[in-house]
Amino acid sequence: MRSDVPHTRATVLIVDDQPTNIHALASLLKEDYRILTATRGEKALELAQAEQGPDLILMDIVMPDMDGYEICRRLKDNEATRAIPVIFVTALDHEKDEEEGLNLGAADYISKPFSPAVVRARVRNQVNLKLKTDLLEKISLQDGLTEIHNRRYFDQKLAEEWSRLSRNDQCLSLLMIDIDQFKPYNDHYGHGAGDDCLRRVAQALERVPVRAMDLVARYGGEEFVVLLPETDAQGARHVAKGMIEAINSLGIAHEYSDVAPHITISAGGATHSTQHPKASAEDLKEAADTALYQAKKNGRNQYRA
Ligand code: GH3
Ligand code: MG
Ligand code: MG
Ligand code: MG
Repeated sequence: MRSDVPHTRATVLIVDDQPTNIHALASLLKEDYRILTATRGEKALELAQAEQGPDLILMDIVMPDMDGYEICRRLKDNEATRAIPVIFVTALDHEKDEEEGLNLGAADYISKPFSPAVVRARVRNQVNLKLKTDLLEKISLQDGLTEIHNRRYFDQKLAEEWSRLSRNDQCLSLLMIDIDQFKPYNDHYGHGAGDDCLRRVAQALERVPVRAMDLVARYGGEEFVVLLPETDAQGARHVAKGMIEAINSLGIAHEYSDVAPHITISAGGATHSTQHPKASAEDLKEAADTALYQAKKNGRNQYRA
């Protein structure tokens, strides 16, 4: 997936209104983690949502403008930050404070004065758990064979884009793509070669769209789907033609195709716009599928919309 980031150190965000407290925790952890700091709630919330955001937050409770409980509540209310584990580190040591923190969804609670070794161990455990959860989430949204996004991820994104549309007057395009005469390819070259072909086609398709918000996913079998937010029919045609051209250029030999001596794809597209609205995301998909059928019927290796 294009969203892959190279392996980097995990990031810990330390939130405390007292710079000396931040310093004490940072000096414990800075050898093993990338450290971000915030002395105010607004800043903490902003850093938590940033591109290279934290894998863990160490949070003070008593702070002047927004207390740690409130920051935690807001983090847990926001889809983008919900999964970041929070450990409260605080001088409040009543059982009910600890209970309140944990009930807000905090992963752990450390009372001051703390043991440096225990802080390090608790941080390590929570960071490891977070990295494992991230990996599982990534795998659940990825296609195992081609390593591009899977249908589950696509369906999520389509639903998100569709609900965004009802608020804005924007268009949304969708492409359905199917490898031509892939059954004879499998039958003659074998299933292993078929799998290799699927991987190469998927990777080539994923390289075509230029914008980060465009999404290419394996829909199932030898079918792919492309989601093009804020793209009109002309833009969709441009991407589809680019994909057809990219697969022709791969030149994967296919002696048993009557379309070309190499692997080709057919593509069908549909666009939702204010001038030509679709009733639902399902309708948009069906229209693209109907167009794909036309592309197949009309000789394959082409685009229809
Ligand atoms: P058309 O041009 O009309 O699309 O014909 P086609 O032969 O591509 O279509 P058909 O639906 O008859 O065949 C699809 C083939 O895709 C059959 C199936 O064996 C193969 N296939 C589906 N998923 C996989 C996979 O994961 N690996 C391999 N190797 N083959 C797959
Ligand atoms: Mg404080
Ligand atoms: Mg098919
Ligand atoms: Mg096919």
